[in-house]
Amino acid sequence: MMAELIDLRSDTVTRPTPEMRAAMAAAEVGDDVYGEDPTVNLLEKRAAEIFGREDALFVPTGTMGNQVAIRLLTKPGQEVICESRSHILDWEMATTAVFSGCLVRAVETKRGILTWSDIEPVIYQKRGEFRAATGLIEIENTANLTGGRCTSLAVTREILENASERKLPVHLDGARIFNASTALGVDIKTLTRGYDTVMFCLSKGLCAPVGSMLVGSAELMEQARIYRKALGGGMRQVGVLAAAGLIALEQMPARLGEDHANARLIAEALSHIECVEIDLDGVETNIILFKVTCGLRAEELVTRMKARGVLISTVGPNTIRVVTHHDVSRGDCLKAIEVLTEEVGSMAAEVIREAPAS
Ligand code: TLP
Repeated sequence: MMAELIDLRSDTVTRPTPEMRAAMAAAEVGDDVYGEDPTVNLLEKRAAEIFGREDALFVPTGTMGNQVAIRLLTKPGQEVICESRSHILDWEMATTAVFSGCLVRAVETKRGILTWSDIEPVIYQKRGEFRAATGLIEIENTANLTGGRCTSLAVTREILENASERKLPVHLDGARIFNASTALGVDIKTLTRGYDTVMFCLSKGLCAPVGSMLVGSAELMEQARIYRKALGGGMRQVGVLAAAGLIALEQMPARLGEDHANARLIAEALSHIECVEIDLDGVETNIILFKVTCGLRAEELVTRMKARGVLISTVGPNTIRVVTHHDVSRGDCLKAIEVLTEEVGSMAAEVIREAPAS
């Protein structure tokens, strides 16, 4: 029998812990569309407390949380400023255009992290001319598709203070904000203070099977409930999921440092492999991006790794993403390093053998 797969494609693959399953089985439930699910109500209360906000809303996915927030904070015909590799742009099915009627204004940055000096030149606030007005700024922390990098507290503060002067709302896609908080050593309340809305995921590194949260003012969350319903996200006896979410929220952030240490282990090993290009400074949390060079194809490496029981994924023709999480141990990571080293080595040897003699 083949050993269990080592799944490094994403932290979304984490399964609920035994404690979560027990809590799910025992959860008190009610109809959440009537606001009567006590476990959901408790989860929302705790999320609001932890983020220092008036209220919170349990949503089925991070995508729905982001899109409800964009709808809340914009008017049709406006622009949403974000980094050019943002999840809302590349991975959310153009929902910003469909549901909010807004255009995404993507800003390219060198490191994948927006700063105020990147944002300011693309803001447009005049009326009655050709260009659409800026309605919202969106920040992703950590930035997934640029390798899990963090937006520091100083950069955050500068953006929020300037945006507030311009009366522009700011939404945080904080799918992995607990990873950022761990890596930066800044508590969640401090790191997220001042955003109009924050979305964070329970279902990624925090191991809940399903669910994300939107947090903000009571007024915004009241309207958010209506938009969630409009998108088909009004759930009923969903306390069974909120019970796992509560454990995710209260207990799982404390262990994220382990995932970061494992990512560092893999990244450092990769930096010694020929035909691999990696920016070690860019590996700040649990996501590793690296390029294969020497004419190797990322897709081919993924296929070979899969045949050896290690799952990784491509995010470009030469770029691979590896994500560490609760369900891969340090031993699994060492095994993955061994297989990666062997497979890149044998692919490189084949490329050299097949190259025409000069
Ligand atoms: N990210 C997934 C994929 O969709 C790419 C992953 O495997 O990393 N914001 C960020 C920054 C995300 O990384 C994700 C999911 C979401 C939002 C959306 O969350 P879900 O999948 O719950 O809709």
